[in-house]
Amino acid sequence: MLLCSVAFALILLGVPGMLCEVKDVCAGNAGIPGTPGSHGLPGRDGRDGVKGDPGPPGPMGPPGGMPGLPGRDGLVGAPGSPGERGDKGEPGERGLPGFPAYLDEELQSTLHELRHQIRQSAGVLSLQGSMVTVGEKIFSTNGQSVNFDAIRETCARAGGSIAVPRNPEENEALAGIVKKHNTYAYLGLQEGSYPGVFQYLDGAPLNYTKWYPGEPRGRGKEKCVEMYTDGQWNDKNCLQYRLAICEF
Ligand code: MAN
Ligand code: CA
Repeated sequence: MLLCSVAFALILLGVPGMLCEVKDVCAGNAGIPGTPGSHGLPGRDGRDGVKGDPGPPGPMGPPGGMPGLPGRDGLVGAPGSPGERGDKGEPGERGLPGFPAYLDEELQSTLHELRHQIRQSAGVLSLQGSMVTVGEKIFSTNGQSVNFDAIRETCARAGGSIAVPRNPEENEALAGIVKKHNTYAYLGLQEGSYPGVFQYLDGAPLNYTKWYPGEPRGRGKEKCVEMYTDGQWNDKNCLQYRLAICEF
């Protein structure tokens, strides 16, 4: 059967005035395939293939070979312990000048309050007789009698030192404390390298004394000094129990 398809027009759109072409298309039955052609000539060699995988390791070589190269560096070790503290640095630059203290209201009121509180405390302590003020110095006792070294320790721990009168006024003030406790007190004095020569505990020579007549007569055997209840001094061994009076 002949099948004719209707011709179709190729309309070239968008070009006004152009001619249209018309064609007939017809299809017949398929024929018998022909015999295959003879083999062609061999083709040319192909390009090189991709590189193969590496082969397995070879067997171990005979003994006595050269040693291998050193291995790579190991992992980083744990941090060491911290070093010693360095020297103190230089002081920094001086800061800007501050507010003058007399204009600083807060500072002034703090000073006022402190002065008031100190006066109150001193008043109470004086009334109780536990503080005797002489000039710039304050004498005080805990009422305990112990040996010379123990008194020194007690006074140092309290932030002071064992009492020693440096003038008649201080001697009278100390004598008052001694009399009140009806006992003797060690003073902050000691015999130096020369028998009979006494000095302050820092080694300085005495500039005031109140020896009892005939004292000191220990001649190197009595290296401490006690105060009698009348305020006079006697050189004495350091192991007696004597009233602990400190000065601040
Ligand atoms: C005792 C001690 C001495 C003191 C004489 C005074 O022997 O207290 O220190 O000098 O008495 O007689
Ligand atoms: Ca003596």
